[in-house]
Amino acid sequence: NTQPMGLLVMAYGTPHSLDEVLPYYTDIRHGRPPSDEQLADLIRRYEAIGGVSPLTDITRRQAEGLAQLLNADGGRPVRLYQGMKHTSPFIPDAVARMYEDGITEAIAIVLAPHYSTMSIETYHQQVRETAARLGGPSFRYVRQWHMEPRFLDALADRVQEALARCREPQHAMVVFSAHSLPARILEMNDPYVEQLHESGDTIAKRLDLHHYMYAWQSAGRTREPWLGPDILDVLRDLKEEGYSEVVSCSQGFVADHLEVLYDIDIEAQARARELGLHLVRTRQMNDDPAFLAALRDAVRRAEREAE
Ligand code: FEC
Repeated sequence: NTQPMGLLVMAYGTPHSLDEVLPYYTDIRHGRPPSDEQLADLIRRYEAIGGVSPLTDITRRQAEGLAQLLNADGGRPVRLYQGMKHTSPFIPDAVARMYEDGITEAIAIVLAPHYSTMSIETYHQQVRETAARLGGPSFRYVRQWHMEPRFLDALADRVQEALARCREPQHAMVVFSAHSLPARILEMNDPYVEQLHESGDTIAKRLDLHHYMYAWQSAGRTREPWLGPDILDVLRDLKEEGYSEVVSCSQGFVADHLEVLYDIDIEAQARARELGLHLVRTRQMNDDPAFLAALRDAVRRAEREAE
């Protein structure tokens, strides 16, 4: 089939300027505006990383790079559309544009490796609802891609590279982290936690890591319990257990954005400094061609599996 297939690349999205932080935060909170204090705190975090997050730019480079690879591999050509969860271009608008452009068949991928009903599924739901309302396009979904071989290769390279920056790599603790979610997912038979362990354990085995563990980061500021332990508490515990070096691998994220540039590079680094720990963060994937090749493989795999 040489008819172009729609390629919908979705990501979290970030405010395009500080003026957009309020509508963005309100959208994240399902339409409930944040308090003045919460808003000021989020603006402060964006200011600390330079005013805006590089996420918009990185997402665009990732999406365009992926489309380029797909249009060069001899498979079915694609036409790229981008949809963001919390900012423009919003997912339903992207699906509507695909419909207006006459796209009948499409494939959707979210730029986050692990599946959860509270993360990836909420993107897919928006696509499904919009396409059902309009009467098209018909979508296939890449559900998760955390075990894509080239993704694991790229992740292993980054952990190894970070360990090489430690003074005593064999004694450093590798902490694999991902965005925390409300702890109630544990009662929902959700695969998120298991998938994080699956990719992390694979890397640990491949690199023969003797010291590695899992932590959560960037938990929401709500009253309900979130998955733990939080990476900041883990740093304190590791210090007490006698560790002096830690490698932080935020394997649930694929770009340099607020949750990495602030939560790890500023907040966790400050905690590490207080404790006298040497903290090294693994490089994010961004638009590394080796990573984009993993996404290409995931798209082609989902296309084949649907046939
Ligand atoms: O650079 C940027 O500006 C955007 C960074 C960003 C990414 C991201 C990814 C994920 N989130 C996930 C879940 C939640 C849940 C809540 C929540 C809240 C926030 C807030 C900001 C934020 N998230 Fe996010 N997330 C990013 C940014 N996130 C800002 C609001 C302030 C705060 O709490 O810090 C809680 C919502 C609620 O209050 O009910 C849940 C998950 C991911 C990874 C998967 C994905 O990319 O979709 C899961 C990037």
